[in-house]
Amino acid sequence: MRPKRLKLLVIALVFLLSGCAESQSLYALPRSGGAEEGQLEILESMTAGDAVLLTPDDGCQLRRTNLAGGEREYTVAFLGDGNTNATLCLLPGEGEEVQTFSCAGTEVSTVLTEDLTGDGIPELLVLSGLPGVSAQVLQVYGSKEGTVEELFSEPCRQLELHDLNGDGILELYCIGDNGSRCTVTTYLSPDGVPVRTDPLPMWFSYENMTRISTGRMSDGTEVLLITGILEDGNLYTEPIRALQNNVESLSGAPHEPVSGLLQVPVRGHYVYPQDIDGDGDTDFPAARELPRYDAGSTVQYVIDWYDFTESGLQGVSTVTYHNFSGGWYLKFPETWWTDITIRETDLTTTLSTVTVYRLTEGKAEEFLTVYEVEGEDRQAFVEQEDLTILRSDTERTLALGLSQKAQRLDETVTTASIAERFFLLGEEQDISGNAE
Ligand SMILES: [Ca+2]
Ligand SMILES: [Ca+2]
Ligand SMILES: [Ca+2]
Repeated sequence: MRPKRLKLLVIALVFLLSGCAESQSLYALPRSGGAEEGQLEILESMTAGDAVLLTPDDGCQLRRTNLAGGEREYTVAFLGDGNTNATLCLLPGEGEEVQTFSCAGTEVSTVLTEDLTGDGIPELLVLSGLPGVSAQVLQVYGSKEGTVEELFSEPCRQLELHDLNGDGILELYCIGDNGSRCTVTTYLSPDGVPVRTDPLPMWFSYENMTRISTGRMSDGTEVLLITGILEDGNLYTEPIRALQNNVESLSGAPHEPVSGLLQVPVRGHYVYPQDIDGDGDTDFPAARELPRYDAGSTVQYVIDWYDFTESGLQGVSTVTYHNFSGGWYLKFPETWWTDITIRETDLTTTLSTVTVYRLTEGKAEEFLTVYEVEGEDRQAFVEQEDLTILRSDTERTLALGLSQKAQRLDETVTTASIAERFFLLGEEQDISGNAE
């Protein structure tokens, strides 16, 4: 549409619509920057009929971006009527034509402006779909010889942007599914042009994907970590590494998943990869069953945290005991990594204990006990038993008791050294969740 004709149309429509003051409520000012003079009127003219200005999930109806580079900024807006595909409108400066593109869906969920090509000029990322349908399509727009065009589109349920290969340019990771498995399709721009890599299939379906995060292997390589539940109910984490112009899974594909990254849920809970020892590298958890205290006691687990490199799992860096019902965990000194057992006891409705025993020649010797005490008499109990309070709030007290043998069993163990190893779940960015 020629600018002159557009202006005439705008004047005509503004005249026609001047009696409809409520139509102004369709528009909000952009969160940052303002639409240029006259642009709201242009949009108003385009919303004639049933179309209204769409608001993506981020709440922004209009945004300004210099998609074509230089000083030139576009106002980005979306129009839709809920039935037909939404329209992306790019409104340039005065006297230039409005550019429109058809979105893949009727609803626009996500709009991002990020530089995917490394030239300093942002590309526009638009995720759209149908109401109530989780499958969406990502469309990416950018400058080609001074004009804005759709660069590529990709089915995408979730998108992640990271610079994992360290070249200063964001890689785009589209998390999708191929009908049976969760997939990751990546766009990298080694020469300033986005290149699509083949979709990497995960060992679980998209529906069973539980978490996406990033981590760092012990050799410093940054990885995308995608975790999901396998058919047997175990948790599995896929580490994905970005190279200069390709990505690869370090899971051991096309063979079976690396067994060490398989994780057995511990009493209905999962623990996710995280930097448990605080050295900056991600540690990968695997549950280890302990010998039972006696035939009547429940099986207890500790979690071995492994270092990981491209050649697979390396040594154990940390061992923890996670008490999910109590919401805490304990990092074990290295001297306790083997030859221990644990017993949990509910003594009364307001008192439960977790006791760590040293196994010496098959005999269990009490080492330390963590008490979880509720009720009004908590303080009196703690004093009477000569316990050390680890945490206390209005509901309960967590307290530590060292056995008289503890010092003899391990002279490095003191009340203070154990207190430093005690954490509440949720402290220190601990990531754990319920298995379903
Ligand atoms: Ca760019
Ligand atoms: Ca990069
Ligand atoms: Ca670590």
